[in-house]
Amino acid sequence: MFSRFFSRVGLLAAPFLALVMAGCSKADMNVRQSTLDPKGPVAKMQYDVFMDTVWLVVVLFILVGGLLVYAVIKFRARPGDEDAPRIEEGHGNPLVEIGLITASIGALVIIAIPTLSAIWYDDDVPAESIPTSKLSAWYPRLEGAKENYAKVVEEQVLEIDVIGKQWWFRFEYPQLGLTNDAKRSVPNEFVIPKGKAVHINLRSEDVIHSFWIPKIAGKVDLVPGRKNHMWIQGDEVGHYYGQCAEFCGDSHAYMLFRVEVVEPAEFAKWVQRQKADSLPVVAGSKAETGKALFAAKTCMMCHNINGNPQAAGVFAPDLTHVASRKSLAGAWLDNRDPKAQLAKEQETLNTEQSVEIDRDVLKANLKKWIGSSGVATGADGKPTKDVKPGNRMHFYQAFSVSGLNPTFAPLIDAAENALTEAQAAAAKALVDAKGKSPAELATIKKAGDEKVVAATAALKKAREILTPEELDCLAEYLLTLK
Ligand code: HEC
Ligand SMILES: [Cu+2]
Repeated sequence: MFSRFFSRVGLLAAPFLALVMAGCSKADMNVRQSTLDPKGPVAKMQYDVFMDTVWLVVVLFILVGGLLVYAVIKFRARPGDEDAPRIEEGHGNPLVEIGLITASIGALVIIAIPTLSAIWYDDDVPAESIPTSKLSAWYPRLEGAKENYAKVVEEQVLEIDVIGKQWWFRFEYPQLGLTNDAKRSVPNEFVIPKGKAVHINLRSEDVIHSFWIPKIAGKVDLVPGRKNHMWIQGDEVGHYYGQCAEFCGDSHAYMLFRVEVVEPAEFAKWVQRQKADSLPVVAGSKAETGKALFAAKTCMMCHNINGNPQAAGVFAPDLTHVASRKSLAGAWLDNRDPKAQLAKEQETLNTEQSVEIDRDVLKANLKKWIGSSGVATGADGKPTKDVKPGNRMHFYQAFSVSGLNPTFAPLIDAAENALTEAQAAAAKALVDAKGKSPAELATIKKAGDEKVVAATAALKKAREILTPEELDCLAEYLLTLK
């Protein structure tokens, strides 16, 4: 009897129990992109709206579910009920109906109040410390509040332009002179001072993207030809993880970014570092060879490196400080030691705690990225796979970068044709030589085989746009860019 009851109730209860248990632990919430672990006022406000809704729904669930269970138990069929007279059918109860409609409207109003106030809040400076923000901007309580508003905001908030591109983000700080026009833009990882209100201008240079740092604020789209904006603020120092949240093409899932929230003094130092040029390379080093290759292999057409006058491209991520970033290629490749990072997160129960960059991991990532998409050969001797399918470095057609894009390199086509011809010629020579002596046949076969081997080697060379040595030198050069 008991087990029968338990198996029925258990069937219903198990999923609920699992849900409750899965949701309970605070540590479980602390994954890298958790909206349930807000670390700034904007995310906190949005989290509060979510929780308001959750609690209201829990109350409704208990009320409705409770009534249902009560009715099921109270009015269940009992032995002998078969002979009881049918209960007379009713035609609704106006009191119950009006009551339920009113209660539903009430529930919607209860949700609407925090929702609307959160929308109002999100549209303005999050820092309560700015006196002219919020309602005071609209009501002239402070002297000249309405006129001063724009000025005070400009002085007290940090302005950042975010530009979305397939498939990476570029950040610019117009107030601080860190812009793409000044060749000082910041790709993929940006930095903000703790506790400061940040006004983000969202722009796209191609398709629609979406800007989302779950622990700092909800997402807002970057739409071509439209000026969207949002406010963010980070209240706890740490390394945060962001993501493009709108499908934007092949490598959308690899379009990530990071934000570092630091103490204000640290931020000032970071800005100074961003303005500094790269250091000269040591004469006779691999890095020096790499620097020459950076020009020879067309890298300088797309990338800017301050301190290397040849590298002045504005199309691609600025590489002046590439070795100082914890991630690479739209934050898809992580430049830290994964084991050490995991240990740190588990030890502190905090994903924002970060270990430093690991030079070996960074170097391996640089080689992996630069040599990807078939421009180098892997350990197996075959052309390498795509790290980011369709990425605009290895596949940009408009530039027809002969040094990097194998698909458009006529050299490879020619080498492939030469190999096919050599194979055909060797086969034909054998057919033509039918009836000759075995010694003569062997000589003809040997000559044909040699041509095929040479053509195969030539094709391998043509496909290998970057040799392992060249990759190594390029990586060594980029490692000096801190
Ligand atoms: C056709 C333009 C183009 C050329 C030529 C080019 N790149 Fe890139 N590069 C890009 C773009 C675009 C990205 C960003 C790709 C992404 O993340 O989706 C990029 C990303 C990178 C990154 C990662 C930057 C970061 O901060 O994450 C490195 C390193 C890099 N390129 C090095 C090179 C080297 C070395 C060469 C020459 C062998 C080169 N690039 C040639 C366009 C180019
Ligand atoms: Cu995107």
